[in-house]
Amino acid sequence: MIEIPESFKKLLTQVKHSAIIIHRNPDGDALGAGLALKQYLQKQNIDIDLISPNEIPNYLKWLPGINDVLIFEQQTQKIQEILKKSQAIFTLDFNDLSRVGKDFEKFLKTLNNHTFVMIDHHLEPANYAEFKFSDPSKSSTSEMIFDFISGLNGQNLIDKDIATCLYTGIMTDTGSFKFPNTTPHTMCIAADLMKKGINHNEIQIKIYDSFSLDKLHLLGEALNKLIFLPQYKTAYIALSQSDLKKHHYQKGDTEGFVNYGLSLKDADFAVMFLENENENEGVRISFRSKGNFPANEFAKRYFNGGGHKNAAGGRTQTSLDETVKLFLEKLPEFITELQVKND
Ligand SMILES: [Mn+2]
Repeated sequence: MIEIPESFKKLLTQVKHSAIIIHRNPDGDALGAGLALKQYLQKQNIDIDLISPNEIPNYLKWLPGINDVLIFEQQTQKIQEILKKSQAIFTLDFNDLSRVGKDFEKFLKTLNNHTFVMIDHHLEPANYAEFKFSDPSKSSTSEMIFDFISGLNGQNLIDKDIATCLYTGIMTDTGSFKFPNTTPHTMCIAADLMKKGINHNEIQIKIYDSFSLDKLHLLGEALNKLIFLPQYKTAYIALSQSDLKKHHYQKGDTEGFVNYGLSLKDADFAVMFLENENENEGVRISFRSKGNFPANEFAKRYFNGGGHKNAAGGRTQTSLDETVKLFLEKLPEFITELQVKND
């Protein structure tokens, strides 16, 4: 449960129009949390829209309510009008306005007299929100939305659709309940959600067993390119635009690829480099680690990124080759952390 301040409860009774914003390149947690909160607040007679900065990946297009999500890149004007009249603006699964993209961030910063509400589980939250529910010990924002609804005594309003969205968010952010962020509390929530009549097996199949042949071929390509550096317990994959084009890359196709590096015996750190469509836009990087290795610190120090200890992201503005070169140069600085035995 999340302790909800009285001032916030009061705000909810006054709000007529509201909006929820999730981060750019939304994942299962961002969309699961956003859709669940939207459906819950609608039951409180709040007029509310869910806004994603850019398009939704195909593997999530079945989520209950997904067809009503507004896309800032496609409906900029309409969304700006909606946000102007929204008294409360929820930001979910991110804690820094830069995570919505440049143009959207710029617009959000022009909004005065709007109450921002942050619900998020990443480290180092920025200071834009009047109400800040930030807890990095939580597995996912979806777990926090469950606790948030519980804090408002609203558990009885969680129906099968809301439960399906929350379960999807928790399942994807915990790698099906196997990452270290999974706690007894996470499991209790999963059980409560199952009691709401969700089909957990169907959710698993929709997310993980619904790949296209192109995606599997791209995975084959990625695994063939996997490089292991035993002295650093590090595995990495670099995918270029031509690799992606060869397999008709669709948004979301490389989701989860980085984790294969960690499945290697003796790998404690796995990295995936993804060249951006526009070559001079640089490279997107995903970092994953086992045990105590701080993937987020590595991402933050050299790759303009951050995140959680075991899962982080970053980017560069240089070419794929230069990015990998920088990575190989900086890796030795973390040799002590990488050589410590993770038990
Ligand atoms: Mn999340």
